[in-house]
Amino acid sequence: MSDRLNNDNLADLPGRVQRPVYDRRFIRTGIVHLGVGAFHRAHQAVYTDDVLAQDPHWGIVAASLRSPDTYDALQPQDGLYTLAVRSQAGEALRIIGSIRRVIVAPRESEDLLEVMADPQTRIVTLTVTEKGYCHDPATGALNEAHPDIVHDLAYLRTPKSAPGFIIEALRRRHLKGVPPFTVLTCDNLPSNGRTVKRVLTRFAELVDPELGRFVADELSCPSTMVDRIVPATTDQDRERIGEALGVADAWPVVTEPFTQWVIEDRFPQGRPAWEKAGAEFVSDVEPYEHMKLRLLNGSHSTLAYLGYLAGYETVADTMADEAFVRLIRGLMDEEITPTLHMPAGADLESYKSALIERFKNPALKHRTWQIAMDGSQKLPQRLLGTIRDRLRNGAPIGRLALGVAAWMRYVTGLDEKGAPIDVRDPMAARLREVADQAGQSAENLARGLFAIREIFGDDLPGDSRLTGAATAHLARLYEAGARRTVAEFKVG
Ligand code: CS2
Repeated sequence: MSDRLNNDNLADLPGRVQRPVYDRRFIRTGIVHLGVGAFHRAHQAVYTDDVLAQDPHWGIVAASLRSPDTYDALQPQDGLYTLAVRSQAGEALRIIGSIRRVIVAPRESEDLLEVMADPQTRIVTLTVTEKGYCHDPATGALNEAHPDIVHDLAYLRTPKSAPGFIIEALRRRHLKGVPPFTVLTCDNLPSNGRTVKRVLTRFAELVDPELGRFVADELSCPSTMVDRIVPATTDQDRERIGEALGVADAWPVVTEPFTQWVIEDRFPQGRPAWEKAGAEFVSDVEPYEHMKLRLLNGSHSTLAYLGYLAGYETVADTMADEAFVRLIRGLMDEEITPTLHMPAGADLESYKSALIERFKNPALKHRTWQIAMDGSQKLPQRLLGTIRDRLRNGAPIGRLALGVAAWMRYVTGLDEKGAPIDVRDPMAARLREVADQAGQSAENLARGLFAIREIFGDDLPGDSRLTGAATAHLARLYEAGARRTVAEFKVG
């Protein structure tokens, strides 16, 4: 099998493979996406693919801000790729056609800026992960000392960061009298629209006060809640999918049947009718976002650190251990749910039961190591916000503190057998330094890590209800290991 999936062989694919029902030649660009990873391709690009048949104005130009990997895979395929939806019932294959072009930003920054500044571009969507916003995770403010921000402020025309590209494109639009595009962040940040607006406004002010006012007054950044579990694609996936298609796909994406997108409806330049593809438009996303970040991502991170330490490779492997299921269900029911304020009619019981089943999906090989990445950027919105709410009400935080302790144990960089852990985190060097200084002392390690204000803020390090509980859990993790700690876990 040497042929690659492309426009010419689309019609010859086996009948069971779903493919675009529109003619790709008539699609126009309306959206620029920054951060063309697997998540974008299994989520927003699919909703957009669904609406293109009725409205051809919303084709996507997608950019990688770092590596050329996705370009190398998709460009020879005319931007086409396979979406493989996997469950215990089997695998459904569908070819997605909404990405018209892939740009590698570091080598084609001018091309990317031109497309972004084009009046036809009406929405810029983003999935650049938590760290891509170059902000301080504890406060949500732009980190003005971030090397990429320092660079971008000095070289406006050749930016590196997502904020740098957006502001330079908006500066060009402003100069030409073109209204701003809508910025739609699809990352798991708290109040993600408000956070991105704060970061962008500050960046623009630093460039020029007039640009700062333009961004503050005219830029719309609706908040979104995005949800779909998309593990990294493996070579096995490539092989299996290539065989089923009869042509090679260099980078298919593999996901679960579940998908959800809740969006605030503030698009001054118009938008696709994504509701026809199942997106929900609401006036306030925050309750949904809290629900998802706290119940799904908070549990996910807890499972990732504890599961990795316990020697489990995937989330499904971890969830095959009943003690972990008990812990996570208790975490959700007793410690997270009381902090949520859902609109009438929201059914949290079904949501949580579905989550447990999604985590158990054995057809998805979602590695605990993958979710464990970038904990310094994830902890605040996944666990620490919930902990703050609980402490304010004097409520117990036993399981939440165990999640924090497991992160602390994980970032020491040595597993329970003394083997190295590949800790990926923008703060990895600093975390490692704290761990090296602490030796094997749970108390020193906890004290050193809690002192990192960018993660824990000014309040949590001084609250002995959290520091005491996390230190005790950490000592237990050192002594008994993660598997026993979870098996013998009792609410204290
Ligand atoms: C995961 C998320 O990698 C992670 O940190 O928790 O990517 C998670 O799979 C998605 O948010 C699900 O919507």
